[in-house]
Formats: sequence, C-alpha cells, structure tokens
Amino acid sequence: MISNRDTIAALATPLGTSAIAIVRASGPDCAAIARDALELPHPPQPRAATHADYRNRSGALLDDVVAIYYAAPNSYTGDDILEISCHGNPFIAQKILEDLLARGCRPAEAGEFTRRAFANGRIDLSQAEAVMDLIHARSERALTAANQQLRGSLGRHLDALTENLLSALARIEAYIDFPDEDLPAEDRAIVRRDIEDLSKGTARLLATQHYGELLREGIRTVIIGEPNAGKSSLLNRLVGQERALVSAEPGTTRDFIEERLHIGPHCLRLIDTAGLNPSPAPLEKLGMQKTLERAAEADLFLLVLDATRPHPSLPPEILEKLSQENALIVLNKIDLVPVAGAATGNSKSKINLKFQNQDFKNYNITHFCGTSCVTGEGLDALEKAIIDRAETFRRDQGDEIIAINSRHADALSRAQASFASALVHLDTNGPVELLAADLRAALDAYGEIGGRIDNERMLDHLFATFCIGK
Ligand SMILES: Nc1nc2c(ncn2[C@@H]2O[C@H](COP(=O)(O)OP(=O)(O)OP(=O)(O)O)[C@@H](O)[C@H]2O)c(=O)[nH]1
Ligand SMILES: [Mg+2]
Repeated sequence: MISNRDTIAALATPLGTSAIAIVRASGPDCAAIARDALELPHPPQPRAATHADYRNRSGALLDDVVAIYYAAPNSYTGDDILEISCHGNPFIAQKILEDLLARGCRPAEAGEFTRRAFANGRIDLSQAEAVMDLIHARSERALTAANQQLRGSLGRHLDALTENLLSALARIEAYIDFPDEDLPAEDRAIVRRDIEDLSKGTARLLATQHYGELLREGIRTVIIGEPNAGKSSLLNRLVGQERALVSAEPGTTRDFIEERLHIGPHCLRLIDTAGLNPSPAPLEKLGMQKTLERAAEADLFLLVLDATRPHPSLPPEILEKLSQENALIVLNKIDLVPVAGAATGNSKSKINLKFQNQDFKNYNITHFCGTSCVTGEGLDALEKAIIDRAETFRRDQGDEIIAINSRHADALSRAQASFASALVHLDTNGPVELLAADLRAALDAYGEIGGRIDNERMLDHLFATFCIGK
C-alpha cells in the first residue's frame, strides 16, 4: 500500500511546448515547499493565485510562476495541494519537478492524486472513473455522461438499489436467530417482490453497458457492400479527406481502413472494408475475411449499394447481423440515375420518389439514403440519418445518461446471479441463512462499484490505467 503521508509530485500537463505547464504536489510538505521555493507566507493563503519566483534548493531562479495552495481537506485530493503554473517549456517544468523531488517529494504513481481523493472520501470509485472518462471523452454525449457520473449519477442509482436491498435483508435477517421458524409466507412474498424489483433495476443499469462502450470507444460503424459500390468514396466524403484509395477497378480496398469521425454529438469509428465479392480472387478472399471480422463487432452498418446495378446478395454471416436498428442503406451513385423532371439535381424527396419502388427486403432494412459521392448530393441527409440512428443507442435513466463500464457490469452481473440464486432459495423454501447470504453477496457487489468494499488489487489495477499527474 502506498502511503498517504508522502508528498507526491507530478506534471499535470503533457510534456511539450505550450502556453503554460502545471506541476502539482499533494501532501503534508506543500506549505513548507511554498515557503522555501516561492517565499510564500507560512502557511500560504489558501486558493489565492500568487505570482512568485521559483528558486531551486541551491537558490537558482527557475521561472516566475503562479502558485495556488489548497489547504486540506478542501482540495482535489483532500490533502494539501500546491499547484505551480510555469511557462510551458517542458525543460522548465521538468526542472521544477526535479526540485520538488529533491525537496523530499515522491513521484506520483498513475492516478495517485485521484486515488487519494477516493481514499480521503472526496469521491467514490465510480466518480474516480468518471474523471478518467471526462479526460478521454471524445464526443458531446460522452462528455455529458462522464459529467453526470462525476456528479454521482450512477452512485445515486446504486444508493437507491442498496437501500431497497438493505430493507429486504432486514426483513429476513430477523429470522436467522430463530432457526426453527420459517419465513412466514407473507414475508416471503414481500421479499420475492423486492428481489424481483432489485433484479429489474440492476438489469436496467446492465443494459447501459453497450452504450457505455459506444461512448468510450466510439460507435463502430462498418461500411460494407459489393466491390466498386463506392464504399471508400463514402469514407473519404464523410471524413472530408482522401483517406482511402478509390479506383474504378473493383477490389481496390483489400485491408480495412479506420478513421475517427465526429457527427453531431457522436463519435464514430468509421471502418471501410474490402468489397463482398461472391467469387473472390485469393487476395480478395483474405480482405473479405477481414470484412467479416469487422462486421462481427460492428454497432452500425452502412450498406452501400450501387444504384445502377441490381442489388447484390450478401454472405449469410453479414445478412444475419443486419437489422432495422443497426443498419442504413446507402444507395450510392444516384448521379448516374436520371430523375425525370429534375433539372437542378435531386432533392431528397425526388430521390425517394425515384427509388421508392426499390425493395430492400432482402436485407431486412427499409431505411435508405440516396447519395452521390461524386456530387456530394444526399450526404447531409445521410449524416442526419446516422445521427438519428446513433440516438437510438442512447440509454437514459430518468434525466440522466447512465453508461456503465465493464467493471461496473461485472459487479452488477454478480449481483444478478445472487438475486437469481436467492429466488431459487425462496421457491424451494430454502434456509433463511442461504437467502441472506445471497443478498449480502449482492450488497457486496453493489458496494464494489462505489468502492465501498476494500479490494486493494482491484484499486491498483484501476488506478494504473490513469495518467500520471491525475
Ligand atoms: N458516378 C459516381 N461514381 C462513383 C460514386 N461513388 C464512387 N464512384 C466511383 O466508383 C468507383 C469505385 O469507388 P470506390 O470508392 O473505390 O468503391 P469501393 O466500394 O471502395 O470499391 P472496392 O474497394 O473495390 O470494393 C470509383 O471509380 C469512384 O470514383 C458516385 O456516387 N457516383
Ligand atoms: Mg474501396
């Protein structure tokens, strides 16, 4: 266990040239360091930005800085903090950090500032994770979810569940001391209903895991279709640069190409794949294998069809994955299909009119967007359709976006298993002790999410994924 008595120090900003860089220390020596290195009063005035010269232990001037001292417990970590903003030269920041270490600070481990905040009861574990999510959020939605979790949204949902679980537990624990007495039928019915409600509430939280993945990783959007349909052209159009090779020769894309893309409040991982050719050449076959692999883990499909050609049949592995919810048809090359009476190009309604008789039943999809990657027509509507589709992945709980991570999901699944087992004990009139043990196991699982259950190894593992200085 790392000691809370040490004063830890680290760069809080990335190494590199910038306007300012921040070096941060937390622990009992902060006030003394502020006095010795910055000639601040002892103890320094808390939360006051003070312009001062930073001198190292030999008295050499390193930089003029702005220092802020936070007195425990009113700081990010809950311990004293000294935050030094220097000029954004990595050499200066490094020099200041070295001096802090020379003055007895220890280099902070990854996530140690936040871990101290957790250890000092400033935040629970799900909030500590939200700090990380906030730093890495890549879209507006991810930001909202992280902000809400940081403000305790997940914690509040769990508190409510925990409260109900405790009352169910209290109802049966009274009978543990009386081994001869059975749980009365009336109590049994109440406990059963409580457990079923708890299980439903837990399932609702568990159902947000997929959305959590989408928020943290981006929506995996795979562009599929027959060779030459214009998949790579579409990727290029959507990302706004010539990222993928485009040519009139079918089978141009062999390997998949991935680009991050922001559309509205969403972040997509857009993946262009090799065309699906019913009779592929050997190298093409390898490319198609990769397409199938990408498709297996896709959240959203853009099925690109060539509007001038008959609709191709798709491999069954792909076909079975497509649904109304997760796929959009992109009817491409509409510039090559003249629309009667459309002198100034195709409006969306004209596109729809022209293609309304097209039958996409084979693919289980009805929604389509007509596009031309040459003229750019229809691409705005496609972007809107993608946003609409992405919105359907959202999982709200009341006014809040809840998006649990895999650690939360693991704990919630264990709680679910305990509820299932408890219901079996209820059904078979099993001993109250076993019923209580199941509910206590569920309580522990809930507690793990907020970090109420001590689990040093889990904490080590979790905070190791943080950045140094956070
Ligand atoms: N007229 C017209 N041509 C297009 C359109 N989109 C793509 N093309 C052309 O169609 C050909 C194939 O485009 P690509 O983007 O390479 O098609 P692909 O689906 O990636 O093809 P593969 O990688 O071989 O599977 C190129 O000559 C493109 O210029 C379109 O909307 N209209
Ligand atoms: Mg291609």
